Amino acid sequence: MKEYIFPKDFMWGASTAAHQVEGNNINSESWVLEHLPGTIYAEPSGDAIDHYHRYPSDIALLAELGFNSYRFSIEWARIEPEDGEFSYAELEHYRRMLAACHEHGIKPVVTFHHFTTPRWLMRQGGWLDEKTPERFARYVERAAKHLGDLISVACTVNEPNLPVLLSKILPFKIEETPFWNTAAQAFGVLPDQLGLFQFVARPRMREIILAAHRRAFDALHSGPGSFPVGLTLALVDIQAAEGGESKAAEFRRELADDYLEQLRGDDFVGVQTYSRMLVGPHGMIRPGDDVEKNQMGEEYYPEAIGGTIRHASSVAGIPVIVTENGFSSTDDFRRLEYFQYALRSVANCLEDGIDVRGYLCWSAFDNFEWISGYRPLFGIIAVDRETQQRSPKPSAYWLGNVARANRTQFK
Ligand code: GCO
Repeated sequence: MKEYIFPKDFMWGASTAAHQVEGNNINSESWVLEHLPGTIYAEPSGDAIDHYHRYPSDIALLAELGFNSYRFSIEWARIEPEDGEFSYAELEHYRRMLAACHEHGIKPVVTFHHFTTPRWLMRQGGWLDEKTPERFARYVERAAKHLGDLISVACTVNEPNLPVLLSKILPFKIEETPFWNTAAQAFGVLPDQLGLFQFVARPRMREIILAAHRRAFDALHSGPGSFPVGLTLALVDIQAAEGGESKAAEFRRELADDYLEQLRGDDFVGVQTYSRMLVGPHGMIRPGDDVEKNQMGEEYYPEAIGGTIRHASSVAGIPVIVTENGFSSTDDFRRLEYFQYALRSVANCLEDGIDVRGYLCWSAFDNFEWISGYRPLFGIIAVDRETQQRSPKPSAYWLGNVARANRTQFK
């Protein structure tokens, strides 16, 4: 047995995203997509886990479990429900949420955009429209003015590289499905102008989102408050199988380096990892039937986080915060084991001198997993969606105890 003590002030927590937990996010584009005829969403988000109303006890529970940080997102579609129309009441809502964190000794890690976009913006082309960085900066500036003094860490946008990752994984192109045309019609735009953040893998969108990030970065640094600012990336540990070296290098460039190289000079990068990707000469090699997988079909491979931390840190040259890491499963003991091995990989990175500032798992609660609906269970806390009752799982107690002790033991 070896004991590892984490650095002083290491951030320990769990993450959520507004649309996945709040419920009734009716001014967002996702709400529209979930209700379209022929939708690709397994089910609508509905009340979600009603975190919008239950945040006081949810935050208290996270603190009680032992965590010192909580990552959540504020919802642009609530704060600016129509172009240029800001809701003071919703800003106050998020101010109360931030205050609740501080009352419980929790550092709020605030994401300004976690996939969902106001529906009014989609009618103007969403993340493919060149004016969107300006609109995003206006929203961020307004929100920061109201909330900045209570923010501990800010993430501008979440996973702008996800569509590129999906394009390698999915056996079909979302932009070529009938759903895509229905969605474009719903927002009154042509199919190639449907700028959906989660689904469009085009360099133009990457440039627009990174420009939005830059503008938001500057807005957040002009105060009020003084906190580190960065963005988060969906990173898989890309490993070359036999003969796959050049394809793996190509994937690393497209999925990671085209983004990481743009982040030099940021305060940190948020690393979000679930598994590895084996790449052969013709692309991704899917894990075989004999391989243990999570509910999303990805290999059980907790060491992936070490690989992505090392890669992100070497390319971007800035501190890393693990802003998401976890295992979707009905078997919580397997999740607990996943965290044990993942933390050993994080500790190895720290021992090698890599600047890792925190570990926030995905997710605090079982929640709405986008097109997959409520079936995949990522939470360390279970939620009964009839009664909305919360029940921490063994993994929540285990991770909370590690957090409280700021140390853990490995074999
Ligand atoms: C993402 C998101 C989360 C997901 C999680 C599990 O990173 O894709 O941040 O919204 O729920 O990754 O798939």
